[in-house]
Amino acid sequence: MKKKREYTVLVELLGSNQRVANEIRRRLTENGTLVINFMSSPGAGKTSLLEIIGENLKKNYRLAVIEGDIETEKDAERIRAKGIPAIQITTGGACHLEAKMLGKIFDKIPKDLDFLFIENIGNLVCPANYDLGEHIRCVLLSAPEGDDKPKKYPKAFITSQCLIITKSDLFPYLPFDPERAKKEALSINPKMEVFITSAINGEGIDDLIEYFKTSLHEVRSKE
Ligand SMILES: Nc1nc2c(ncn2[C@@H]2O[C@H](COP(=O)(O)OP(=O)(O)OP(=O)(O)O)[C@@H](O)[C@H]2O)c(=O)[nH]1
Ligand SMILES: [Mg+2]
Repeated sequence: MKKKREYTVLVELLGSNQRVANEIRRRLTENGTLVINFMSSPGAGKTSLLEIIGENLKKNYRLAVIEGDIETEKDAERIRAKGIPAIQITTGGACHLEAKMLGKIFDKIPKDLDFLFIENIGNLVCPANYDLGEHIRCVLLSAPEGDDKPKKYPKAFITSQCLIITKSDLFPYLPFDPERAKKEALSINPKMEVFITSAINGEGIDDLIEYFKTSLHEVRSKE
């Protein structure tokens, strides 16, 4: 009996998150903004990648970053130091962002953005359960984490449109096989676009930026 009640509550909670997420996506699509949600384990390189992508995109595009953290504004400060607006969401303990958290800061999101990036809380499990109204969900897998993670943490990979294998500059020093990681990830979600990047030597960054630009045009052409 107890189990059934918890299940019902969960369905209602997720249902409500979905409604808010759909409304966020609808409004931002209307504004012509592409929303990209970055998910990964702590330290996989989300902020480092956003710093590099942001510096490049800001030359010709309008963008902002929503920074999700359990505590501190450290990542938001890193993004702002690159001259990119960052809106902080501090969850005070929750291990993921939810659509209603974005709903609360929605008025702070500029209406004229091309790109809105969301850095989710560092966690490969919980964030996968919450649609935030994004158009593209990217899961990052860093070389030091190991190439066996896609099947161990499948939901993050199953629900993503894009896989970014990060820290490729470390491949020579680690027992990490990028081909194996890619194959395993694609075996559970063959539709993912896959990128291999390094924030140290810049590998793969241009291809990733092109993918985001193409996706922006696609979202706008559907409007
Ligand atoms: N070698 C190498 N180190 C990297 C790369 N990208 C990030 N790092 C390092 O990895 C560490 C974590 O990077 P962050 O960008 O802070 O990772 P994050 O995913 O934002 O971390 P959280 O927000 O705490 O979850 C830092 O010491 C970075 O300098 C990379 O491509 N290669
Ligand atoms: Mg970060």
